[in-house]
Amino acid sequence: MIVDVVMPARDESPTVAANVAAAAGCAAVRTVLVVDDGSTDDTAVLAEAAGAVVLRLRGSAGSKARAMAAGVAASDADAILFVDADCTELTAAHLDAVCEPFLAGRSVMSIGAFDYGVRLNWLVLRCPPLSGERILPRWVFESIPPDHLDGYTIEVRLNEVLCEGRLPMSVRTMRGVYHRTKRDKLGRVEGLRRTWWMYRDLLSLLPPVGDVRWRTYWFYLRQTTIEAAAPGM
Ligand SMILES: Nc1nc2c(ncn2[C@@H]2O[C@H](COP(=O)(O)OP(=O)(O)O)[C@@H](O)[C@H]2O)c(=O)[nH]1
Ligand SMILES: [Mg+2]
Repeated sequence: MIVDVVMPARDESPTVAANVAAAAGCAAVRTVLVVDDGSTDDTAVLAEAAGAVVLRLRGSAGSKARAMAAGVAASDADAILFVDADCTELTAAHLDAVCEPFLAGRSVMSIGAFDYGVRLNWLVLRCPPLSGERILPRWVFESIPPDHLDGYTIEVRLNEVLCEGRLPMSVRTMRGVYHRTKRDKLGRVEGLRRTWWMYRDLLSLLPPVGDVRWRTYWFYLRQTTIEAAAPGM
């Protein structure tokens, strides 16, 4: 089983190198592929220096999901471990733990959730996971139609593939791991505006506007195993 990491990154110079190092240290991983479109900082240079292969996309009209699709297309791996470039405190041990249920055959998609603290984690683990850290066979990603690769909805689309196929998935908290929020990156006003856009995109997936069925959530609850938290290094 060959596993490549695909890491979408736009203007993530504070964190990209540490995340590339964590991904490269994950035992199952062959290559770390960073997909950069339109960064105005030195994300690509830092990613390369940390050992990643960097795919630079022309133009800046992309989206996270389109960057992920370009990464998958550039890889011939059997499975893809997606890792965001803006994680904080992420280690190879966390990613080993994310890969383990998938590699052991217990789940078709295994997801790492951020650590929101003991009480909130309980709730987060019972909601459809939106975090980008997840391993899956490439066919799962490739079965999403190109016109669904927009905005901030890709994680829900991936969940939906698993739910519609009644396939097992798992999620585990990555202890101590969080990310630089939009507010950290863009400041209070712009950060809140983009966060609102993200939730608006997600809400627009639901009926009567969108095409993600309510029963998807029911299947999500039935088919997801909550694994023990990954302690990291
Ligand atoms: N290449 C590329 N990466 C993107 C784009 N939008 C977001 N990303 C990356 O995708 C990851 C998650 O995006 P982020 O904005 O942090 O979403 P959030 O975690 O939901 O707040 C980060 O590594 C971003 O740099 C994009 O248009 N192009
Ligand atoms: Mg983020």
